[in-house]
Amino acid sequence: MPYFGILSLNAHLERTGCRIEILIDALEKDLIQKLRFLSPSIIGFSVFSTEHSWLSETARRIHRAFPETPIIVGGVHAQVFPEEILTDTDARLACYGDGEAVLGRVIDEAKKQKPDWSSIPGIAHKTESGAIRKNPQAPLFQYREEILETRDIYFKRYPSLRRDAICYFISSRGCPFSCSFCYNSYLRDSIGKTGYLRRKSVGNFMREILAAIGEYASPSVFFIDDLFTFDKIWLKEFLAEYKKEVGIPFVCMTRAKILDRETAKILAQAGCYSASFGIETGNEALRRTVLNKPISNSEMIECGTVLKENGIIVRTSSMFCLPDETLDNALETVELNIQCKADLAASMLLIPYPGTAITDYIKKKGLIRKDYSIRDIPMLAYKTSALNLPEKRKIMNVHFLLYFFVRYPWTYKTFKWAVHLESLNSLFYLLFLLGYFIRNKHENRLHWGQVFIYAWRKRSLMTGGKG
Ligand code: B12
Ligand code: SF4
Repeated sequence: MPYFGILSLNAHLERTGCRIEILIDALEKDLIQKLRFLSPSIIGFSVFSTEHSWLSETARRIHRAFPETPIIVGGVHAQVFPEEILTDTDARLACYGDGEAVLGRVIDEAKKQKPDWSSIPGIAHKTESGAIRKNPQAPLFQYREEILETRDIYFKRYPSLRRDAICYFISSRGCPFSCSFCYNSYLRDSIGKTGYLRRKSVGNFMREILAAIGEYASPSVFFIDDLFTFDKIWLKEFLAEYKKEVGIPFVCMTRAKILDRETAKILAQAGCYSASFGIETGNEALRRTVLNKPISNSEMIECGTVLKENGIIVRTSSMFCLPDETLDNALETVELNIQCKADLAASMLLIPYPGTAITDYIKKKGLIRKDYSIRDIPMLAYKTSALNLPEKRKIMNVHFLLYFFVRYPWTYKTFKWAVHLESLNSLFYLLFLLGYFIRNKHENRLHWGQVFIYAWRKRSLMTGGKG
């Protein structure tokens, strides 16, 4: 999947005459050798917080090989943790907001004999003495009609990416809601209270899709926006165009309470074959208070029902090992998924991200180590939980078995007792992996060969490695 931040930065910088080249570590035999060949004036990283350890390790290798070349880190991880990045890694700069107005200036400055990083808004930097300074904020990025995000930067170097079975697009940045476990409210507060929720125009987004779609062999489309259905007026206009000009079946993400009958109908008419919404937990009180998601169970069931009525596959996401969660609460989550008639029930263990409201709550209640930090964030949200909960291993069993319990409710009735068998944790994890790949096969319309390749690529990650 392309990194959308990179696509946008590339589209902006192309206009200024700067040249960017992309390297994907996992697809390179010798990253350092490739960098030697390219001889860049500045090296950038685009990262999620799950990649923190990879970032420190890779930045160290690069810094050793190119001690004079400045390293800058961007992506959501830098938006949230610029200071930690500069403390823990060999990066000299971190872009702690949108990068469009920042990267060009950084590249120009890097060309100078003695760059003055303090003059560039939107970055945090390490001074000669090792102190960390955060410059004033850069302006919040707004989409521009004339700028078209293309995937050439990826395809030029890695033509095999054209064979990917799924073509991902993103039309917006942000989300209007403030769930306690998510970074949206944090980002809204830190990078821009007004204008944070932004969307490409229908015309611009359609041009982007039409330019990209012909490059892929036989794709299905995935709109990966946090909340694709947040604006009904935009959606109606877009879906009408999409149906007329593209018509390829697609998947998207929605939310109970904002998905009404009419929206489900226009989604289905335009080719939406699967839609996902977050149930999170079957316990209404936990959902409202701890997760700050004021949606009732009956509204969740209504969401599943209207999707089903329109022939759309119901894909739900749930979270386990929440603060205050009991085994009974976890079983309520299974039951609510069944009541929502979920075809594909996905689940994760809560990863408390530092800076989110839920992590403050968890810390206040003493449910996690006092010194818990970003360095403890695992690559994978399926296998381990950092929370101390009395019934943790049983709750994890519910998470491991959720897919099959929901897909075949008779298994829940018959084998519910098995969640008490803590010693079978590892065996149930294998069942979870099986469910995970079956779910992906259905959701992304893959054939078994593609599922096998996907599983092979993810093998080390799924067994607890770094991926
Ligand atoms: C699409 C998406 C995904 C896609 C990833 C697609 C991709 N290849 O990028 C998928 C589905 C794979 C995914 C997975 C996960 N995601 Co996600 N995802 C998103 C989402 C919805 C949009 C991200 C995006 O593309 N934004 C639009 C682009 C344009 O913005 P951007 O990347 O921030 O880039 C801008 C700046 O950061 C900067 N920039 C970016 N790169 C660089 C580089 C340089 C050098 C510079 C100078 C600047 C710069 O400039 C860009 C343009 O302004 C965000 C929600 C959000 N609000 O951001 C969550 C989000 C990023 N995801 C999140 C999480 C938690 C995850 C998972 C860990 C979920 C899980 N538990 O498994 C995984 C981890 C993936 C991993 N690699 O480790 C969290 C991030 C938490 C964190 N601190 O890292 C977010 C914020 C959502 C949330 N719930 O809070 N995700
Ligand atoms: S609805 Fe989704 S994207 Fe929006 S705040 Fe909640 S979890 Fe985050």
